[in-house]
Amino acid sequence: MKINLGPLTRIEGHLNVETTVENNKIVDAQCMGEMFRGFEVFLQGRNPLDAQQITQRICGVCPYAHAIASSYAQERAYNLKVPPNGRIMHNLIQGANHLYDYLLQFYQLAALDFVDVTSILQYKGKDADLLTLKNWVQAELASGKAYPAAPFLPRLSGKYVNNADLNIGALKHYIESMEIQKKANEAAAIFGGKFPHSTSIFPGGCTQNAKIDLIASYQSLINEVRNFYHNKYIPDVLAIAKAFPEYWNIGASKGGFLSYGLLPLSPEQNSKKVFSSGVLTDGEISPVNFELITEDVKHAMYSSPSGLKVRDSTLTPSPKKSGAYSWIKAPRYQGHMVEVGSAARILVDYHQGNNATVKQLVQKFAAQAGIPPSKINSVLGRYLSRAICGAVIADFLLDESERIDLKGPTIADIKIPSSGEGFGATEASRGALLHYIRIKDQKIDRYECVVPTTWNASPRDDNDQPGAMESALIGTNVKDPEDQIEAIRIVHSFDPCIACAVH
Ligand code: NFE
Repeated sequence: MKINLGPLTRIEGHLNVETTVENNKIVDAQCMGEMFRGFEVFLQGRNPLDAQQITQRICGVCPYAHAIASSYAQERAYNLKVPPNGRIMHNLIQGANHLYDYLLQFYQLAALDFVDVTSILQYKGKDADLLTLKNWVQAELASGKAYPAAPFLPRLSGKYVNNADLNIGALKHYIESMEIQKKANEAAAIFGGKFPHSTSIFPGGCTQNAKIDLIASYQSLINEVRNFYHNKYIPDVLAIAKAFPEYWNIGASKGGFLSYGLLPLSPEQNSKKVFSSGVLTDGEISPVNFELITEDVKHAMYSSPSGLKVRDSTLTPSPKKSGAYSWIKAPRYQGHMVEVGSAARILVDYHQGNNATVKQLVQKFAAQAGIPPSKINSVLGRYLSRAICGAVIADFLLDESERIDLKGPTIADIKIPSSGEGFGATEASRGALLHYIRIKDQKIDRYECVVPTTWNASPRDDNDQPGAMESALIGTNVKDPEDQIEAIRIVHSFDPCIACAVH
């Protein structure tokens, strides 16, 4: 039996998922990106310095990652020598964005897959926010509508946390987390100019000045965010894990893992990073080589050639192409399907063993949950990975902000060459993000973005191998094929963003 899971809510953009269920098991799954955008097409012919501004408009959630990837690519193409302050400010802006995004993902987009929002009806206290929520849920439930409004409702039927106090506590954090997200965004805007789309990130650094009062304000905001991670976010993730231990065994993707590494420790392009880069296949780590990435379109709605390398990629939309079911391409690493994102970031770093804190946190939480670290590849593993990433990033940002040299420049002199090319790779919150720019006559000749959700929500490739999310769905047991809460929990754990995936 084929079931369409749409409309999918609490994700970004237009994603549809269709599963085929036999004997209460998903035996097939198709992820469908249902819109076309074309950023790479309309970037052609423009001034290259437009790129880090325009590509930020791919998304309102992870714009800084696009600006950073674009800046790295242009730094290569222009052969820029980035001053230390420039790279530090890039890190301060991008790191704060990760802190915002993990909070948004867990509390607003995913927690209500587990937390029972209807427990709020039992709330007897005086907290104004919780009373507003209570009235709202009451009215929605009383409305008799078949589909009460998002974001809190509708709910799929299944097991939820059944302790009213725990649910109400989590809902309180749901509301508080929005204030904390605001603080993370304010911190990013101190150096980034504004949120969501930064005006100050450029190849070679940042147009903001190095000033002591800016650093002090940044630190004070990040410190509050850090405290929320330690006192609320991490305990909430662990509480969900304790209540739903079966989700360590649900939603594993069935390929490798890719991370480009995050937060460089020095301005050079080949710098060591807080989170290491690497490709993890069959338990073996190898260095990332962009030349081994290809983009298949056999099942994507493009008539341009399939299997091209990133620098050769082209884009000819073909909405009626036979056998195609998605506007998302299928990137592959040396032909392998890989998962990207927080779990990939943690697994790749854990296997490299370069970051002692990551290693220690993974081991600590894995021991508490009674699971081996390999179970990071699961629904709960993706949530735990975001919590660990957030804790590590918050500490790093507080230290990194101390390294700003108040007398040093914050940006390199930019001179656009008549020709050149460059790759720029970073980790957006949702995973490995690559931009490629080629310049001819001081204009953009070709631009290509290979984006996290393009990897994770990809359709079948030229060899008919499923994408990471499809593979995670296939094999899952579902209690009620008509109401697949297990499948929705798997999809949400990837935090798909279709605006990014299609771009
Ligand atoms: Ni639109 Fe994005 C992130 C990027 S996901 S959210 O994180 O790049 O594909």
